[in-house]
Amino acid sequence: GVLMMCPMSSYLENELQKRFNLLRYWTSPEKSAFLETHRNSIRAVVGNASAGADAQLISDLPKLEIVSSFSVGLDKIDLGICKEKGIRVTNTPDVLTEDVADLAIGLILALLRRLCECDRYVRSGKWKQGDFQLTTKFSRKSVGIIGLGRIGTAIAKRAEAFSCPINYYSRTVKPDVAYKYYPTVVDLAKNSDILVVACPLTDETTHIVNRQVMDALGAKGVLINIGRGPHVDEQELVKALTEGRLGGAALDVFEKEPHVPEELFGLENVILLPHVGSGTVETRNAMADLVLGNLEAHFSGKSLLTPVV
Ligand code: 8YV
Repeated sequence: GVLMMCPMSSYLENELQKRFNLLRYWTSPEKSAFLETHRNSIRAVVGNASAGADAQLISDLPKLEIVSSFSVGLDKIDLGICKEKGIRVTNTPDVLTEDVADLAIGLILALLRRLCECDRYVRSGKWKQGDFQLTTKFSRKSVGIIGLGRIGTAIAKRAEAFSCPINYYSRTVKPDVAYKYYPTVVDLAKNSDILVVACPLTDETTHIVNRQVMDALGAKGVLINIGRGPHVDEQELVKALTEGRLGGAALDVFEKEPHVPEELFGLENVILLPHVGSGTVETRNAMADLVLGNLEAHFSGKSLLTPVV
């Protein structure tokens, strides 16, 4: 049996239904009874960015062999326990990189050029009373990227096309990279107009954007988060924005999705998206194919397409 944790893709759900004995976790009203009933038949878990396989779920499923995640992020999976128990883990890297990087650039442009506000200006008829206020130029602004992995690099490449100097923070300097390295996020923020979060969520990167980083970015700086909500101290972000210590923020992710701090709803220097970084038909189908391909490979004894553990 394959346990799907929550609805994520109807294409994926249909294919899983065709090929395996599919169990839908979210449809069961009594979770512990459900797991008790199926504990000896579930050999695979399909999760995503909101529901993965934590220590509790893994201990409830003694026959679990593989966790195939419909996400590149692995923060909802207890990788340590999987390794220990010999449970394989796969994710969906590469196929979503372009979409997430495209969205990061879209967020920067939307924030600096106030696109959402401009649209509301036209629709509400205000244009007839006068022109829209001037906004902020994107091209040539310095872009600081936290995490220069697949997605961070794709964002850097795109920002290069806008003639932006690129800075980055990561745990170690990347060889063969011409961008400027800063050994701390505070230094990166101090030296960047736009700070983009693009690293995986781990214990070390939780609240990597704290009050000190926000103050280093400053009243003219803007924060873009396409990583994970807990990368940013959200309470401090609300304060920094409402007190005018930070110039603006464009966020695709939040600490307690789908809950977004309502203090942000009234701010015009903020853009709020419902975690749609990889949310295109093309990419979600490619992610589904990877989830399926990994499961098929595992159950037919072939090597996994995108193994993590
Ligand atoms: C989500 C993501 O998986 O890949 C990731 O890490 O955050 C997204 O692609 C999305 O929620 C799909 O359910």
